[in-house]
Amino acid sequence: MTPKAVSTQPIDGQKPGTSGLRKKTRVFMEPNYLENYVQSIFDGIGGVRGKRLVVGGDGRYFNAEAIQTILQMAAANGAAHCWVGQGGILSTPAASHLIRSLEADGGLILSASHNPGGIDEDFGLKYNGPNGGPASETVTARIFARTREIDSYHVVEAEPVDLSALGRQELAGMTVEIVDPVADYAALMETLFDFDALRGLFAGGFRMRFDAMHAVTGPYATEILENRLGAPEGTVMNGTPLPDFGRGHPDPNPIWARDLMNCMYGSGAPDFGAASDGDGDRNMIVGRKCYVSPSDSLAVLTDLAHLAPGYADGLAGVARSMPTSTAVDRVAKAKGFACFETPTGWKFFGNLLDNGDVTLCGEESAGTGSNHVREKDGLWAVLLWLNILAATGKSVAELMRDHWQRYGRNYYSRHDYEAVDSEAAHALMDDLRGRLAELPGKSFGPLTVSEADEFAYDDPVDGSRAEGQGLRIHFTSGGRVVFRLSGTGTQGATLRVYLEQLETAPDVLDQDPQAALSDMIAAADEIAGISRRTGRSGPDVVT
Ligand code: G16
Repeated sequence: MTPKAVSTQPIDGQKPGTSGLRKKTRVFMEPNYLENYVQSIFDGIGGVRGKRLVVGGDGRYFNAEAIQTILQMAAANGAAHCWVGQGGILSTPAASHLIRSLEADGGLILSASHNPGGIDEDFGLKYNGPNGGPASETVTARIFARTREIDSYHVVEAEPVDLSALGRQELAGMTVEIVDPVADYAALMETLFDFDALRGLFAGGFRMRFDAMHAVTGPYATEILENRLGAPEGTVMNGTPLPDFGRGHPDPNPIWARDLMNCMYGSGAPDFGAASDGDGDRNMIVGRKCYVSPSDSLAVLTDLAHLAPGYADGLAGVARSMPTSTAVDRVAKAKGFACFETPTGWKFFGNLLDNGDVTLCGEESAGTGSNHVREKDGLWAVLLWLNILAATGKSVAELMRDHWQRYGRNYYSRHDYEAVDSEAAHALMDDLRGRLAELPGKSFGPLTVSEADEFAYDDPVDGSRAEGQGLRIHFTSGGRVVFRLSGTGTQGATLRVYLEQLETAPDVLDQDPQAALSDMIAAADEIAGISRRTGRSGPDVVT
């Protein structure tokens, strides 16, 4: 079991996206592909000699094999200790919590998040730093730079570690410790929420469905909702993690969580529905006949988080990604705390959380979280909603109606054009970028452009600047449309069009968002020439 250096060559395209490196599984399985990237992570963070790392993933196809490779490489690179979730399983928020609570030097999380899994689907790997959060832009750039110059990697040849046996094992001088993936995370949740009140809620007949989408959250949700809170067996649906997520698309939105939506909009619907994604960091909230958009969810949670014990002292501030609706901004303003606008990607919240500037963060892409970890956290959001429902005694629909009456409603929708020809998508963005200056004053149907720019972010904590973070067109109506290319896809390009219009008049708060936004949808197509350039007559996914 002596470490050996294996010669290799740089492999093109190992540039991490919004959240780590995501590729087709077969690409990750190509000779040296995973090894090159893992060695580049190790080199990019200044080596792992003597370091202690957390390793785990969402259980998708190739998860366990990749973990064995990572462990053999960590040992060969001199790491001292690796904590691995039993069976190779760790949800992204649970991994973030372990890194923090064990004071590890960082962690490797194997996931392509909400993307489908399987040999013909997607795989991914990301590195999280000692704060438990996704690597910063600077670290990511160093990792990418290494992938372009790598000439060897280090590995030990050894028998695979038994990932099923809790406790310590030895691998070429490195300790591998297999840990319960759920226990510490569940204990953390108990410190934040009023578990007695939640037990009372379920004991009183409150009915809920949690769709784990055959992904990593199943064991976490079963332990917390059914075992600890006493929700009836069967509350958690699709609770067994499968390598191909049951051939589903583990993305918690009304399109992919259709069974749950049908249940919540059908007769005899339960009181509350929720879902989480492949790696457990996203969430969807739906009441009886009442879908809550992620942006609205962030606003409501910000408004009412103080009802949960962990947030009883109020919030320091809140942050949202730029394309997320501004609903939360008005809550922050009313409550008198700061609201930060960051680029898309949880990594941009890390400094604000570490600095104590914000307590809650959220994104339109179904991510909400707080300073309890440094990732978004699906089950956490569900428990905070449950805590609010228990404390107020109101239904989801009532809470939404109250919220809109008080703050107005930001009609919001995201239109995704998936797997678009990459050149066409980039040409659309380049062309629009070139025309931004001439747009103000121009009218598109009843809408007139007031301002148009490209979002850039200056991190107030470390002074770093992130440019090219989305094209924004504001209208004199107060609405806006944002154009951005996704950084998480694995095929062609995905164009995201984010549409938003605030309404405050009490009689217009109950419309269908697509109808409320119809003028803006038409304007977006006219401004960017979406259908002309992509050849698509409409979006693939509307959320
Ligand atoms: C990742 C990031 C999120 C981001 C999302 C969408 O989520 O962690 O911060 O909002 O991607 O990114 P894009 O619009 O570039 O596809 P996840 O859940 O996929 O890890």
